[in-house]
Amino acid sequence: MIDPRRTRILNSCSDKPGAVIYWMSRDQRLNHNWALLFAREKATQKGQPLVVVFTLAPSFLNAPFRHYDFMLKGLEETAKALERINIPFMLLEGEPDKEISRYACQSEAGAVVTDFSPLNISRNWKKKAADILDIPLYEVDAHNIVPCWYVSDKQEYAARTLRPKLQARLDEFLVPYPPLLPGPVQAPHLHHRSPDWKQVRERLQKDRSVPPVNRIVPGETAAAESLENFIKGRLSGYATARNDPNGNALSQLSPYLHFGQISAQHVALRVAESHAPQEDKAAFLEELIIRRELSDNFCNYNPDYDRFEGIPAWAKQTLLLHGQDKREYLYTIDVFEKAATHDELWNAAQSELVQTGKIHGYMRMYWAKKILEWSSSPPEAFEVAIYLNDRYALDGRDPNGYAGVAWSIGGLHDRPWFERPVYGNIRYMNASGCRRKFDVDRYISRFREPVTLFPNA
Ligand code: FAD
Ligand code: FO1
Repeated sequence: MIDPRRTRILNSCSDKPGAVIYWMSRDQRLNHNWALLFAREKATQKGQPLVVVFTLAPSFLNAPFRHYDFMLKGLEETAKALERINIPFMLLEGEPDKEISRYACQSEAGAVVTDFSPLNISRNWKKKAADILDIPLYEVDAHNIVPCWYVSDKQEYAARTLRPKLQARLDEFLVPYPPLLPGPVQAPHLHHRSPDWKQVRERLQKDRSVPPVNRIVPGETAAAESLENFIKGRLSGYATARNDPNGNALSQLSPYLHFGQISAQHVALRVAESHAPQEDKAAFLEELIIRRELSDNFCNYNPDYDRFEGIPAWAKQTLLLHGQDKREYLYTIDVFEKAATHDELWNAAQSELVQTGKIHGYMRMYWAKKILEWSSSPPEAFEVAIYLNDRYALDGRDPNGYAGVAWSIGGLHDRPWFERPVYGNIRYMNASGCRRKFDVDRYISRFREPVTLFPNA
């Protein structure tokens, strides 16, 4: 039985006979997926077939080809794994709310189950679908260990206010998953046709000037391998090594977590049962559970999560008070994008982002804070940081990113520090601080080659 606190219904329709559809979006995986398990359970109860549907939107927050390539390869692997256990997978192309409603009607479905995302675009799709459907639209939080709407009913002030609420619930929710049983009854009338993945990829009119990154293999199998490699080789020592951008101490799991190709709950269970030192496990779980679920809390309760307006009042006030302070350097978005500032360290971080689709967690803070320092206004800095992060970071367009930018530029989940020009009371970072922490010259040399903004590939 799936914990009923993980599910909620988004309209007031009651179940009807007919197939159960799992409208997969955020949690793009077969394994360890509460939304899929709930849909399977409902299909069994109703003695009806189960079908998984993914609606490929014409665009998603301007994601370029890099992200669709990663996502589609992962989806293809999951689709084939589902079909191997008699659960058909359909890919519908077009406006998600329209396509899912049309398919539900065509296949005479009796219920639709979807997974949870706090992002406005996903909520808008579901709101429209909930209004059109005359069958229930259930939502299951398959992404957070403790369901986002359950752990807190408001925007939390900081990690320290959410942490006790999460920790109080972990023993109830951080539990092993039941097995996913093969598909129930078959139903030929589901108009099922497996996607022609090659055609889907060719049809994709995406901005190909941001090509795929080849440092990471997409899909559930590679994600699981990546987790085991991290646990075996890098979890020990994580607590101290994680702030060295030249090291390889991080799990590298964020793109898999963003696309839902691996379950954070499964990662947490595997890490908790490992034999790594307690302090390393605690440091990692603090990031994976507390910081990550704090980001979902922020986006869920603050619709302005991706805008300057969404930052705390004290931060807005101090930044605007210093809005006219002289900027020692002033850069526009294309100078930032080309990593052509005066600062080699910042340029190296931007080069790492463009070339590898990721900036090391420690450098990400410096990268964003310098955009604040060298932009003509804090709102503009916010837009530049979000644009560059979402365009190049493989784990971008994620609540963690919006919270990360709001933390760096807007003091979200942080506190006021001593006042200084431009930053006001926002926490300051500088290159000499980085030099004290790690080998800055080595980091710069690793990403020195100028950023070639890929000629239209
Ligand atoms: P690990 O250290 O191995 O952490 C494992 C997981 O814990 C991460 O995958 C992530 O899910 C979670 N986590 C770790 N650090 C944080 C954090 N600070 N906040 C929330 N969750 C965290 N993360 C993204 O997933 N997507 C983004 O677009 C993104 N943009 C960021 C922008 C800025 C300006 C900042 C300061 C941080 C951003 N982060 C983002 C958070 C963090 O930097 C990344 O999650 C982390 O570096 C991903 O690498 P990893 O999985 O190897 O990290
Ligand atoms: N979710 C969908 O349901 N359909 C899409 O076409 C889609 C495209 C997409 C592209 C880039 C990206 O980073 C995410 C994308 N997602 C899509 C959504 C994603 O899997 C999550 O649902 C959101 O990021 C919410 O967290």
